[in-house]
Amino acid sequence: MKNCIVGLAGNPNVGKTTVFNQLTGMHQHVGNWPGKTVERAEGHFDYNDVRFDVVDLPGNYALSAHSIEEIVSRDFIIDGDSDVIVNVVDAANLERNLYLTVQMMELGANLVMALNMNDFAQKKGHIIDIKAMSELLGFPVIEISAKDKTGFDELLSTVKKQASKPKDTSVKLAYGDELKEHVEEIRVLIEKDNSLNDVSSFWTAVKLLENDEIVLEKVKNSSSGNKIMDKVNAVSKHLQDIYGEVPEEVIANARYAYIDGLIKETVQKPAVEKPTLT
Ligand code: GDP
Ligand code: MG
Ligand code: K
Repeated sequence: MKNCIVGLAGNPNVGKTTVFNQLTGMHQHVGNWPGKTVERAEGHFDYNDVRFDVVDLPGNYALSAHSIEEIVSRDFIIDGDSDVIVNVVDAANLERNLYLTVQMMELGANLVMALNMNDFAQKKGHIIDIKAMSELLGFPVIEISAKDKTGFDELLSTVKKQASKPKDTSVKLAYGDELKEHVEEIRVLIEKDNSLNDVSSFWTAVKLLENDEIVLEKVKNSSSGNKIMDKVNAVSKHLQDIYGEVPEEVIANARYAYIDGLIKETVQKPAVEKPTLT
């Protein structure tokens, strides 16, 4: 039997644990992440000749180095030997949810989106063009209801397919010409350094501009660390000069601009938002 390791990732309260419980039933094991006080739930099940091992990742809004939960999640994506990351998304709060999605795209995660709670989105009058969203994101988007266990067949067969696909490491994010060009200047230096090959060079470049402690430490100790840091400092200064904001904010704004564009192209909303009780 083939084996498929899946991580469930998403914001808090989007239905990750509901999906995890529906899939793995009684076959669960709860412990801690090695050396961390963060709970790690894993489980397994067989489906169509595939043995799925599922890890329920902590709920996150970002993948920065600011919290243990975020570090646990990103380390799992970077070196957890997972085949696919299933990004559980609350369709009724797409903008906030996509902010994490975009960061997993930066990281080069092999993603499948499980679009949950679409009934709430519909109650708000939001009509999501799932096919268009999938095409623009560059990975499959499957509608599910975690609670009612609908969409699970399609989700699992899609995950199985995605697991055997070679990882597409090209980044489909449009972050504006100015930022993109400067990220690229840093990225090519990282790409040339063989000691920095274990993770997406695009992600490393973005994290350096974001002042990410863990990535900074690693790059500073690499063979071309000085050269890379000279470039990062020059680019940071340049971005502050033209945007009047620290690079971390410039990058956050670029992510939101990308998400905004994506939502405009794929979600029909009523002219006046309907009030809802959720
Ligand atoms: P997690 O924080 O992402 O693990 O989310 P949970 O699985 O704990 O779910 C959070 C809340 O959303 C719970 O009250 C669930 O019952 C509810 N929930 C999960 N999936 C669905 C769904 O498909 N539809 C609805 N209406 N509620 C859901
Ligand atoms: Mg949970
Ligand atoms: K490299």
